[in-house]
Amino acid sequence: MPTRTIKRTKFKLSSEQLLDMFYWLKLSRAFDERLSVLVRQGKVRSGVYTGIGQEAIIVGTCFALRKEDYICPLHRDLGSFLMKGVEPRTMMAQMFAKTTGLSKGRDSALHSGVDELGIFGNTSMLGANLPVACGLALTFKMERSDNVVVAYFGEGASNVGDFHEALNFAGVQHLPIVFVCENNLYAYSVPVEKSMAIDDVAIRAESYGFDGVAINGNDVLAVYQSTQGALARARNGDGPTLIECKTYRWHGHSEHDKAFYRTDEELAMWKSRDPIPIFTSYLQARGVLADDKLQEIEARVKSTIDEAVQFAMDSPDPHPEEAATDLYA
Ligand SMILES: Cc1ncc(C[n+]2csc(CCOP(=O)(O)OP(=O)(O)O)c2C)c(N)n1
Repeated sequence: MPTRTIKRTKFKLSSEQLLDMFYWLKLSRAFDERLSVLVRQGKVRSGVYTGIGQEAIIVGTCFALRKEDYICPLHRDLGSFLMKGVEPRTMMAQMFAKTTGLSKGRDSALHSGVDELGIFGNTSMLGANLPVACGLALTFKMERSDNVVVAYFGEGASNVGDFHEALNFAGVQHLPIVFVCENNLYAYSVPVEKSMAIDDVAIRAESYGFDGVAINGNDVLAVYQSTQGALARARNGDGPTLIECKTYRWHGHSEHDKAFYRTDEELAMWKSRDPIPIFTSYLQARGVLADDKLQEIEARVKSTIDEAVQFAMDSPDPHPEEAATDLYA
């Protein structure tokens, strides 16, 4: 069954905005890469699920969000916290479970949210964030605001009941929500062909009365373009959209997974589709990214990450007696 045709959304980005996008891609990659090293050094206490290889999805979807819009990130979406306004040092302290982190050392990044920045913390149960995201979108609708919720999920999560209930509810209620599927071809060790009998998660939207589109999730501008269309429809009261971003995660499910269930050839093929060099070439061909600018951005990224790690390492551990503070009943 074909998905409905979604009109191409026109967009224009200035050179500054394109460079900004590039910075976020590089920062997200560097953050995850450094975390991966820190895990191996035994310095990070949190479970680490990197989004290396998938950065274009987060950057393309978060780029033009308002502060008031909500995101419901997944375990691999640390970059979305940064783009929504969490300081890299705070995010790093969170991964180190230090008092200066988002939850003052109480949990890993996976479950933290920041209300003032429009970040809703995830749950461990896959797909369970989606009905909650619909609740947020329903609030926006009831308040008659034109804010939007962007809810992320993996292709694995699209096979659980919560996903279908959420999409059904969103379709019936015309909720201002954008469902973003990060289809990285594996749900832990399960390849997509063993968990789904269809090629595109996107066609599932059709059953619930709204548009779904499957796009190249490694092309940041394609992701941005689709998101712009989806956001405009949502803000205009035209309901939800499902954007399925085809991508690949380079590391294992988490840093403790060596991913023996896939081949080196497959990984090499997807590394050749790395979203960052693709975007770099585009910027260079357009004359937007001169060599000195590239070096400047890379230096800025490195110093930001270095500073964040130093801050996290220097920050105090939580005291046991603090575990019983910040509770509510
Ligand atoms: C309902 C539920 N079933 C199983 C798990 C265990 N689990 C955690 S992550 C994961 C794989 C997730 O795959 P996907 O949804 O495709 O997202 P990805 O990790 O690939 O980004 C599994 C099976 C879980 N957390 N919740």
